[in-house]
Amino acid sequence: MTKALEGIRIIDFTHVQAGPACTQLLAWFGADVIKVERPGAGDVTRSQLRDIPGVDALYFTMLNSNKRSITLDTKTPEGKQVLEQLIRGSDVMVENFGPGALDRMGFSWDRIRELNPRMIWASVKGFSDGHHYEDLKVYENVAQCAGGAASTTGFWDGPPTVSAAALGDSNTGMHLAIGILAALRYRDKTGRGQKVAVSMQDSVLNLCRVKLRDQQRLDRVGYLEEYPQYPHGTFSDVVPRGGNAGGGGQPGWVLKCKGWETDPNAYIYFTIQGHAWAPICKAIGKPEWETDPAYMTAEARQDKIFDIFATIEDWLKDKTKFEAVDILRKFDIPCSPVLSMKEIANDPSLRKSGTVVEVEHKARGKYLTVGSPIKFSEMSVEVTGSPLLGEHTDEILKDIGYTPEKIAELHAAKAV
Ligand code: CAO
Repeated sequence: MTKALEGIRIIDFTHVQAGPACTQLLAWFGADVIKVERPGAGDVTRSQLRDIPGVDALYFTMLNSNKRSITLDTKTPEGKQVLEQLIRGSDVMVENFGPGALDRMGFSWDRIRELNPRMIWASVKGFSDGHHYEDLKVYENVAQCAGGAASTTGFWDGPPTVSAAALGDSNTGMHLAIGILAALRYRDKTGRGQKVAVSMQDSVLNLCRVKLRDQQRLDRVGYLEEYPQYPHGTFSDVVPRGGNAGGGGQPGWVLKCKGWETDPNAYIYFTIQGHAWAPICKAIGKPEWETDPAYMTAEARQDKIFDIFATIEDWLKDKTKFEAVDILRKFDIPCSPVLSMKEIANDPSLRKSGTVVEVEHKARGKYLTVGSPIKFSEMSVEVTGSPLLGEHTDEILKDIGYTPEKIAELHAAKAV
């Protein structure tokens, strides 16, 4: 089956998570992604948080499937020549090194486009070019703090909190992938490459836009009616942390189910969507609330929202989270069990859809990884295991025109 990005060669000069997540997505869609790694060590995630001694860590394997790996010391003259040759023959180069690292290596954007005017150079940094923090190195949680996620996540009586979701890393990689696809389309039309830059701060903020919305509402009216602080608590002049309240304006909360005392995930998320009020009243055995003026409207409910949640928890106390959702789904009530990673790993629907897949790795054997969350009607995504360090070095060198003698010289010079 034809893949959308077949014939596109990508130099994957990335490490850790933000860059690799982007190039992995493009590899899933058929691009030939060549991961360039330092000889000996490779991407730091190969050895981070290892669960099997001497074997690439899951951190690496889950972000680098469907790629080829070449080792290359790009600080040696021979290594630089190989990189130049790769640049001449590739469509996209992705990097997420610290600020200025590629310039120091001799591969500025000017140099890259001199080598290949059709090249799309895609770059992740913590902060955007020209930002007053542009010189900072950035990891996930730093970006969540800089992008507005941490100040608005957690409970009002606790500190700013970061999310377990990789809003700074993988999310930035997804933004970069979108930028690369747009630049490829632009190149199809004009023949010209370009630089695509995405910052982690900007990508986090792009997902926190409802909080920027709330800041402006707060500035104007002094309160936010869908937050738990309303109407009994107080508001300052900044968007507060709202616990588990729904960001979109629908009151919702994480509610205890049967077994919560011993199971940390025996909860459901329950949303009190305006149009679902009548079915909610029926489902939880409170039909009288449907026509009671004290409960009929969202405004009327807001000052007793936690009493309502307590009533629903009382209804939930003899039901597991799965039993509860099975009842509530019949009433069209938006809700979900709070799923643990163990439950997700074994979820038959996620396996069937290819969202969670088991793949083979040469040294590790089988491992679980995420598959494409994007499904196509005309294209299938087949996830393969990640490459060993330098597994394809000679093969790639041959692809770009190196003879066996030249390849042997590169090995002797320790450039690959
Ligand atoms: N051959 C020779 N040298 C290589 C090489 C290769 N194949 N690949 C990388 N290097 C060198 C780089 O040239 C650079 O050297 P100099 O600092 O001497 O110029 C160095 O390795 C990499 O530096 P770095 O700053 O990227 O690495 P770090 O571990 O100090 O910082 C990180 C890591 C992630 C904080 C930083 O890369 C960064 O801020 N990246 C941008 C933001 C980002 O993507 N962060 C998300 C990471 S996922 O949490």
